[in-house]
Amino acid sequence: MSCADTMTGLALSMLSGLPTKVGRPAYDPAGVRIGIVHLGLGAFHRAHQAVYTDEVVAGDSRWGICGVSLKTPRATVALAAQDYLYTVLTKDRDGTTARVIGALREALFLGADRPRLLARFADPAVTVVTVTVTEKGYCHDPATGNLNLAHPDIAHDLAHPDAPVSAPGVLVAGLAARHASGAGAINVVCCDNLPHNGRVVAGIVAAYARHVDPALADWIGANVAFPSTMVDRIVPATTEADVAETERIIGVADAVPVVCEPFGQWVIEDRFLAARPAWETAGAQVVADVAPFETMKLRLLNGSHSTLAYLGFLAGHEFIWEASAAPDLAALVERQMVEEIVPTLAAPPGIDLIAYGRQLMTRFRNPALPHRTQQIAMDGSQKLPQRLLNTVRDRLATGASIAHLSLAVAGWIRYASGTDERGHPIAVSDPLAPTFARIVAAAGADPTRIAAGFLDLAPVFGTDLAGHEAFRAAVTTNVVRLFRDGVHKTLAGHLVAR
Ligand code: CS2
Repeated sequence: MSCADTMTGLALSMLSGLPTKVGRPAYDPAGVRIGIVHLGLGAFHRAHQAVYTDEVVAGDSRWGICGVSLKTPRATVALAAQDYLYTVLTKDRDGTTARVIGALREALFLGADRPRLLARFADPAVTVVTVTVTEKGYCHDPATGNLNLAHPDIAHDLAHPDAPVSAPGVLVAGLAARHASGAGAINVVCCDNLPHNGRVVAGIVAAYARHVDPALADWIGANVAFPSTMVDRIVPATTEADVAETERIIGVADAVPVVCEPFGQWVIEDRFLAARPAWETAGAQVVADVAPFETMKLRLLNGSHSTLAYLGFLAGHEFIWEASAAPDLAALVERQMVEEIVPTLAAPPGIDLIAYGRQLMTRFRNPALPHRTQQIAMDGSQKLPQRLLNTVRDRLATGASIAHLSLAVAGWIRYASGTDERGHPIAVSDPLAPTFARIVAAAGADPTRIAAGFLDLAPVFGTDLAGHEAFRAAVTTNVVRLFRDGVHKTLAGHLVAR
């Protein structure tokens, strides 16, 4: 077999031989110690927090990451086979750059490596736990932010606290190990798109811990910091084509590259009880109050993303760049931002909200990122409250119009009803999908009854919006229109009427 036939994979020994244009660790990864445990080893973490940490590690070798997969060993096995190295491909209309990240130094799979994970939590060198388990991973009630004790994973974990499967269960088991070891205070940094994410996760962990052991809950209250964060980087799911492109660029195989846009932002609340990486040296902002940043991002970026995902998917767009370039959808999301969302926001220091909205449209239209509308449409029941419904609440409280927002919410209901405009089934991926199917079956083909069934969902709408007649009427009118006329005709009428 010649050299060219040998399948060579990414490895520490290959770093020095990578093509010069490929970025690589500016330090020796083998000399890096573990200081961070990360729960949820998906693409977003590897393209966001791990990249910031990679820069910190170049000057401070205490902050290597132990990444933990909770559900499947796919990533951990692949990463272990390549010395935990992986490539970040940054793409936009000007081209692609590749950088190999070395900050990840260990990868554990919860199902196989629980003792090692608990040992990491108990290690005094570990003072930071970062978390990206997606909105649904917290097993909470999305409308209130409270732990959902009826969630099957929480019921399982409370019955078997030593063998948890949920993120809250793992966090509390880990913190119990920390408490028992006497290793001292620790920071838990939520990096998911939840409003007031630090506060919400602190509440979920406290509620769970109180069920397991009230003394542990007290210890957590005094020794664990839960800073809130705003995280931002568009990171579509990696495809086979991305894997092939990575190999073409770096010259060796990487089974688990991640692909993202050049833009990145990380705003972190300055609320820590133990040592942390100096992420600000890598461009993160550490601030006293994250709330204005987070509200801006959840409502303008994620709210627009979800609007484009539901209505764009129904209009036949596979990718966000296509949906955001369609004139009618673009007009809707732009007007929704300017007319209905921005007036609910306080501008964070140094940010012009209108310019931020314009920049979002350019980011959405990045043609090099095949970001599927179906990917963003996932888990709408967990996303709608912070992306659209809190804005609706603020608008209703001041008697302001919700014309655009109610159409976006109707887009979700139309999508979640499970058939597209040509009558084909939609693969609706959502923890409440079985409930949606029941609502639709009970409503027959009547859009008004479908709308009513969805609007009764208190975990999504809360009891306030579920009982708000004007809100229900506005959404229902739009659901009826979307069923009757389809997205394009509905939008044409909608945009002309205002
Ligand atoms: C997207 C987000 O999948 C989704 O729901 O809206 O992942 C979005 O790309 C990120 O929040 C951008 O920072």
